[in-house]
Amino acid sequence: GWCTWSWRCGTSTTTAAPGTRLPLEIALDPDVGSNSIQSFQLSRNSHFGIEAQPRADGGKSAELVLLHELDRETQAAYTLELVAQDGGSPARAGTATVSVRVLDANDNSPAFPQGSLTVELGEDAPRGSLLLDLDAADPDEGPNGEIVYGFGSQVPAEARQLFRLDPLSGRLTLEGPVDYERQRTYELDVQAQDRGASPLAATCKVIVTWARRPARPSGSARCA
Ligand SMILES: [Ca+2]
Ligand SMILES: [Ca+2]
Ligand SMILES: [Ca+2]
Ligand SMILES: [Ca+2]
Repeated sequence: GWCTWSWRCGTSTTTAAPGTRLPLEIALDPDVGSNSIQSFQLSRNSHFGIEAQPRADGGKSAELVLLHELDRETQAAYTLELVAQDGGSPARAGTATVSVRVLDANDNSPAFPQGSLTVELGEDAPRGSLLLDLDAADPDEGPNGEIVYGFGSQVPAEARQLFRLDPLSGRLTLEGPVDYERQRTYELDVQAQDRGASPLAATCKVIVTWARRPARPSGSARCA
C-alpha cells in the first residue's frame, strides 16, 4: 500500500563556500525500511540542492549541497521540505522538514559612522570632560560583534596621558592637565576591534583642538 511518513532533521554550518556538502542524519520511523529509499526531492529554495548517496545496505542517504554562499547577517535559518521516495511498486513517499541554522563567521569589520571627528574644547574644560562617545557597529554575532576601543599604535605616550578612552563604552575623556599654549591640536587614531578569533578592526581619526581664549586686555602686568 501507499503510505507517507515524516521526520525532522537539522544541520548547521558557518558561512560556507558553494559546493559544501552537508550530510543529513535522517532518523526514519522503524516501521519503514529506510534501505528502500531511492530518490530525494527538495523544496524550491535559494541556496540548497539535494543529492542522493548510495549506501552499503542498498538504500540512499541524502546530502544537502550548498549552491550559493551563505550570509548569516542576511538569513540565519532555512526551513526546507525534503521528499523521499522508495523503490517499491507502487512507490511510497515521505516528507521531512529540514532545518538549517547558519552559524556566524567573523566576516564583518567594526565600522565607525564617520571616518574622522573634530572636537573643540574651551581652555577651561575641566578634567573628566567628555569629548566623544564613540559608537562603532559590527553586525556579527557574539564575540565576533563585540567591540573593544583603543588608541592606535601611532598615538604618542603624551596623548595617552592626556586623554582616556574607555575600552568598552568608547567614551573619550580629558584626563590630564593641558598645556594648550604648547600644543593646541591633537590627532588621535582610535581603533575599534571585535573579539573574534581573528579580530577585525576599523580606525577613526579624532582631532581635538583648544579654542583660543579672547585676548587679554593690554597693559596687564607681566612678570619677566
Ligand atoms: Ca556574513
Ligand atoms: Ca566582526
Ligand atoms: Ca557574520
Ligand atoms: Ca559608546
